[in-house]
Amino acid sequence: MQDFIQQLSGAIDQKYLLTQEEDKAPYLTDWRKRFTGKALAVVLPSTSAEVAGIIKLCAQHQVAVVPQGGHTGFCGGATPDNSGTQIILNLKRMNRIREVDVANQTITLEAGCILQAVQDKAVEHGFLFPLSLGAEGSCMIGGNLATNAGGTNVLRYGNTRDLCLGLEVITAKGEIWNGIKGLRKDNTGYDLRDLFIGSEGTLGIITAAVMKLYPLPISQWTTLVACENVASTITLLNLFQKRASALLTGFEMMTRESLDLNEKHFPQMANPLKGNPPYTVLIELSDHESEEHVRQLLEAILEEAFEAQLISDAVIASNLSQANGFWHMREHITLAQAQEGANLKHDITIPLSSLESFIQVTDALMRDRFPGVRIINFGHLGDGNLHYNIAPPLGIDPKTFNEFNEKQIHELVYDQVERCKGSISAEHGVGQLKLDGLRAHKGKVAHELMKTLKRALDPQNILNPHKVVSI
Ligand code: FAD
Ligand code: 2HG
Ligand code: ZN
Repeated sequence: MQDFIQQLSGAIDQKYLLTQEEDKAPYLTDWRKRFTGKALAVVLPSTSAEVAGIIKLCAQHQVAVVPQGGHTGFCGGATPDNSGTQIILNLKRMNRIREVDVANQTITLEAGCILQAVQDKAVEHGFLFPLSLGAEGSCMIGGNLATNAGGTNVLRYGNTRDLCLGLEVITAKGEIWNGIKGLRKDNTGYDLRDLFIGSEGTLGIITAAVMKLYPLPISQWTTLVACENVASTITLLNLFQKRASALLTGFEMMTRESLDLNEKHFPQMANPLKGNPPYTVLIELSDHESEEHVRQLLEAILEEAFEAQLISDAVIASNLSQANGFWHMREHITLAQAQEGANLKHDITIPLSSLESFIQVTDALMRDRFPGVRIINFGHLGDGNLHYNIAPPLGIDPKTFNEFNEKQIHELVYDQVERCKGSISAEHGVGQLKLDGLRAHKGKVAHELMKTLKRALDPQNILNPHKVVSI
């Protein structure tokens, strides 16, 4: 190992090779404080050539490398194991915007760009970069690509995969694959780009990307509405899809229990809807025509929804600050859960036609088998994506509760996901958290194919080993 470190110091400026415990510490624990590991070293390269040089050395010495962006992922993908033999390759210094191509409506950028900086750069040029999520102030585009992140605009613009046209990737041999092309059509054989997106650093290191930009909407209107049951929320979604079509850019659901918890920790974020109804839905419409056009459309749809008794109350944001307040309330549920203590996350997708059955059956089983647990259910309803999180009964230490019940609770939820033909990971990925879940629920043939790909692209198993699949 000393030999390896010695050679590494020839591949990168000494200042950016961290080997002292106090220097490595900030890179060892994830945002949730759910995973902590040890690392032989942390390296902070600033060019693709440097990353390639580091990976070549790792291949030569068979040293495992854990790629890392903002370390905001929920599945422990960017946290090393406890052996102290892996290195962390953090891409934060690779944060240059290489080009904004106005005619092609694309932005070419490096993996360490913070998501919010990319959104701001797009606005500077009169464009929208639609990827939007609660961690946007600290997550990085490389991490977004590696996890195929979703967020709140997927309904209209798709997930990170749908926003990406080209990639630059360092392979397990330390070669640079230059796939930096801004093409909307390219059928030259296997789609290598799509192989790396969502692979969570297990097949290659993403160093740069070409991403799509969209025209900025002229006007956005945001509303909160009250629904009595799941069935109404889905019929309401279908109504909005039919009447507003591509103007519908957000459709988020929050249960009463989620917003009660929010209010407990952030009293200023209480639900403005009277009595905090069983289901609160946040709806956003975005328009390229005029403010008047979208407002009238929103009011007309809400009227229809009232008449059909799909909703019992509605508040339309009267200005940008109130609209932002609605979104903050939605995004603070994760923070309220973090303040409350450890919880068990289930980031799942269910076909909308089975969502009601999923919630009814899973809620009943959960309350029956784990009396007193708090079901914090919210999410991107427009995508069929629930964050079906479980907090321990009040007064019970979360660590102790999770130690004894985690496995059974995950299994209960994942069995229902399978019954409903859903997925056990909608947008957060697999990492180390869902390694067993994936093995059990991906399907034997699919899981074997994934292992075959991993062996082919990383035969020495040095790229983020034991994340996503174990070979
Ligand atoms: P990291 O956590 O550093 O890494 C994630 C994975 O990608 C790891 O496996 C890592 O090894 C790999 N990786 C990182 N960079 C590279 C690279 N350059 N090349 C190859 N592999 C790499 N996620 C959503 O999808 N939707 C949400 O709405 C959402 N909301 C969130 C809200 C909060 C408050 C928080 C804390 C997180 C949220 N997340 C959400 C999860 C997280 O922000 C995303 O998964 C994000 O995409 C991770 O980016 P990151 O830069 O932090 O990646
Ligand atoms: C969100 O949609 C994030 O807010 C976080 O994906 C979900 O806290 C969670 O489980
Ligand atoms: Zn989410």
